[in-house]
Amino acid sequence: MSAAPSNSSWPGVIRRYAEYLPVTDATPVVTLLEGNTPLVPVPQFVEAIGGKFDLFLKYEGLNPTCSFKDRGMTMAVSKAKERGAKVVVCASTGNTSASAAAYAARAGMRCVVLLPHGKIALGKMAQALMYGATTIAVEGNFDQALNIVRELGETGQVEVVNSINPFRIEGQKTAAFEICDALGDAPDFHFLPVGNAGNITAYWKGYREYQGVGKSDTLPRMCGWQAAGAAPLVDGQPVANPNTIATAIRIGNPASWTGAMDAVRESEGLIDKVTDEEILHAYKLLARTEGIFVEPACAAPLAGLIKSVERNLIPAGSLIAATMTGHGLKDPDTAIGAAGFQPTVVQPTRDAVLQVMGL
Ligand code: AN7
Repeated sequence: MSAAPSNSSWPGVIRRYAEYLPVTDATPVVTLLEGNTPLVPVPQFVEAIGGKFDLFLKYEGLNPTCSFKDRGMTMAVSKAKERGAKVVVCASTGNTSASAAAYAARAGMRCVVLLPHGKIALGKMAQALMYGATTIAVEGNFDQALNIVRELGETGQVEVVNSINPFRIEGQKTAAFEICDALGDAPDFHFLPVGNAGNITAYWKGYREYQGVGKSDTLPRMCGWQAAGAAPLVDGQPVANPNTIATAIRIGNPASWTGAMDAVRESEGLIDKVTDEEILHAYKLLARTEGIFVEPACAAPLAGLIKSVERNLIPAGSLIAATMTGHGLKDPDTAIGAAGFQPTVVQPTRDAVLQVMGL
């Protein structure tokens, strides 16, 4: 058998896509070799939902801190370092803080994260603490925490690394490049979860830029999905008290509101919402049909795909990409609660095990 393929030569998204990014030879690249994530075909999931199309999942949970945020954070922290910043700060529903904390550690910078108290998935909290970030639990929601961070940014003493930092969007657009590189062109549709709306903005920018330089011919229709209890873009107004089991996208007043609506309009896509019940169904179905475990927010576009099939919106033979933004292990509490069963406890004997097996 030949040697296992190695990706050890992958240099991270900045070095790989430097010509499309605002970096120079003087930029100190802070990288954990993020990017180059798999684009996994999921035909069994498609069959289970009665689809007649090809679906590929961009498995962003396999980034260094297990979410797509690392693409933007390598850029934001590298540029912060380039201009001599000493402290990075963000508000977060969990993944931005995990990523900021890791890249700040890598850069030798201080990191301060503001999290909505009690509404952070366990794995994300573990990451912020483990990477050594100053971790502040705000008795309020993400939107309130982000308002404080904006004010901190105005002092000029810290570098804000939320997606209001344009370098974040620049880094995140590289996922669209990777999808076009893998497929040979853009997909027909791109489905993704939408919270603060930075990622849908970044993908659309990436797809357009790649087409602009002739790396791809077509553009996808951008299809963004919010949770029903936190769907300001769908409802057309901010939500004061957003709520959803998908805590990653529990956001009531998205910073990239205009970017998201532009992406949807320009691409002739859509922005819509799914209930927590629909999210949990799609979350389990993906794990059980394909062996891919994502965090609940990722199931929003999958539930949206199920809705789109029911509504006959997807022409047969379409090529669809969907971003699975974060790993399932980020949120073990929701997984254990949603699984629908508990481990069976037995005496340490063969017979006891056979009995559970039904043999
Ligand atoms: C898994 O970490 O906003 O629409 O503070 O963690 O670009 O905000 C996370 C967002 C989707 C939504 N999926 O992306 C944060 C944060 C996962 C996420 C989103 C988030 P955007």
